[in-house]
Amino acid sequence: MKIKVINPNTTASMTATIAEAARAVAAPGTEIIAMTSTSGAVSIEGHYDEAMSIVGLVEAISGGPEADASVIACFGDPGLLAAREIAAGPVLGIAEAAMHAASFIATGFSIVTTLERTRIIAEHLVRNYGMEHHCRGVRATDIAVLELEKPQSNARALILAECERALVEDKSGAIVLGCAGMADLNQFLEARLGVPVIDGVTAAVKFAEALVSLGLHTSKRGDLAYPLHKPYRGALSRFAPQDRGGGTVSGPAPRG
Ligand code: 5HY
Repeated sequence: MKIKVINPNTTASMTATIAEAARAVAAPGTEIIAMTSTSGAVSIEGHYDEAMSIVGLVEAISGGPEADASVIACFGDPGLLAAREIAAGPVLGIAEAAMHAASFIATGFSIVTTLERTRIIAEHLVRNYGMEHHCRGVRATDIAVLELEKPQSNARALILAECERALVEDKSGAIVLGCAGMADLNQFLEARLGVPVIDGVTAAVKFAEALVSLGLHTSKRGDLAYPLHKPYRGALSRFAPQDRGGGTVSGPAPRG
């Protein structure tokens, strides 16, 4: 099977980290198609960055090459439901996948992420996904996303220290890594913490494989049906939904 793993930020070096993690867990016979968004922010660190990332994400999902499932490799899960509307196969967000994985193996987990503003966005996701009973804490490390790639940022040590505090103060049994740029850290952290450390990229790839193996698709009944066919205007006119059987809405009647 083929799984697209899409980095919705435009930093190719981060995609390389994500792709390596995804390929390390993919089953024999699974091809990981790693894609970097071609438009938008170099790192996604806020609601505006997220909103702007969705155009590039949608292009990656709907454009070639074909795949059986897609993974949105950004912890805010930007555009997750929009992506599900336009896709036939399963689409997984790494935050949703990681939280569900953690809930299977611990009664309580903590999320350790990058900036304080990302911490707040992750708290919204915990509530959106109904994970309040499982998530015991969401913690920031004040490391910007692209700093994760720089050895001089001391990111590994800072993240390890925050994970240690989370286990003690939140009384958590597992750690969820709150950024796709941390996809290379779970083994390093697990060896030192002695608890499961869940990276959403790898969790999402394995859930995607499971869903495809089960023959499951995204439901096209209700709000995840293909978008209504209608005109779009201005800079987004080329994103106007095509007629895929989800219904058509004609443009406004001419005036006069
Ligand atoms: C991510 N931002 O996973 C998120 C999360 C963060 O560019 N990739 C990004 O740490 O802000």
